[in-house]
Amino acid sequence: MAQLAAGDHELRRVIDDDREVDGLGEQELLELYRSMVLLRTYDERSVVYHRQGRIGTYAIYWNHEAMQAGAVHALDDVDWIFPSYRESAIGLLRGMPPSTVLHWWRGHPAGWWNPADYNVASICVPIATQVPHAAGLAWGKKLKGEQACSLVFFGDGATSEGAFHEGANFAGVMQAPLILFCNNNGWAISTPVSAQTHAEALVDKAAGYGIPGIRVDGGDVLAVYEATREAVERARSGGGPTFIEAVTYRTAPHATADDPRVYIDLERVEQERQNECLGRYERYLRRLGILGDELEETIRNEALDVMRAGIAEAEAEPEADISLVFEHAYSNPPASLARDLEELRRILGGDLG
Ligand SMILES: Cc1ncc(C[n+]2csc(CCOP(=O)(O)OP(=O)(O)O)c2C)c(N)n1
Ligand SMILES: [Mg+2]
Repeated sequence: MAQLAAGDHELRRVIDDDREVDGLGEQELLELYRSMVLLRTYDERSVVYHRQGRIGTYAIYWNHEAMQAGAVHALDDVDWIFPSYRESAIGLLRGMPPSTVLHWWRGHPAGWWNPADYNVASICVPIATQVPHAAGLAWGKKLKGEQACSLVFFGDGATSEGAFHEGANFAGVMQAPLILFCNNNGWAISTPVSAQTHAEALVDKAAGYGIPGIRVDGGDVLAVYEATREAVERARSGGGPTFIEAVTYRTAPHATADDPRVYIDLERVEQERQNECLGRYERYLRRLGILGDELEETIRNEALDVMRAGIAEAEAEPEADISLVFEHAYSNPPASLARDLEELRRILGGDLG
């Protein structure tokens, strides 16, 4: 078993070790790049849309793209993804239109998709609650004798939640085909990881659940891909779950409503931004002669066009009817709800009585 020896916290790297990953040809490397650019463009445009008042509070994931794209590319389409708010746009890598995710951030009901359409579960905001969902789905796949596995994204802070423990423990006991993917960006809003655990590294938690752990450089898309592929192979071959700790540093505010200057190490942020994951991968592809200025511009422009079309589509959608607020809670709604709705319509219609 690829068990991590106690105290071995070395980060797995590919780009900085200047090596290549078996099975990844030029086409696959460029597909990975396209995905990273699409995610980056989504994120950067979303911050602008937020400032323009076109979407609500937004959880920035700038410099997390390597973890997101690297992990998803190691999956097959039959495998399930369970995102947190930090991976809100992950569906784009499964063909989900950007307008759907933009609707979600606009608080529009069109932002809810049918998870079975993409094998992407709903965006989870309550910390770590997606972990038992993913463990349950993975166990279900095993019971049905299907080959699929599930991958759940969560943060360093999520490892302090009961739901994380329950999901990880359950998956270990049931040997469910689950990949527990922890994006350790060093912060849970303003709480540093040092205040989150007394363990030397989050990957050490894996041993307590009897599952293998891998610690990887989260800014290295190829290392993330390689580590996740190993975990997927283990899951498919009946070897049960794997815990991946992808280590990075949060270089953006927690969300658009946060001002990290009061707690974060700004020098470290600057250093990390210099070595951000997309630039690192671009330099690697250029060294290999796979990427040049022209191709880079084409890929970036394609992503920008996708986003422009996405926001136009989202804004063209009519507002949802206010009655939706009252639906789906009762099979036999009490009469008072109808009166409340009537009153709300009157107020929204400008008649303040
Ligand atoms: C159950 C629960 N408690 C508290 C919160 C408030 N909250 C939102 S984000 C966050 C920090 C989570 O940090 P981490 O797990 O490291 O994920 P990151 O945001 O860094 O990706 C908290 C505490 C929440 N959403 N859900
Ligand atoms: Mg975090």
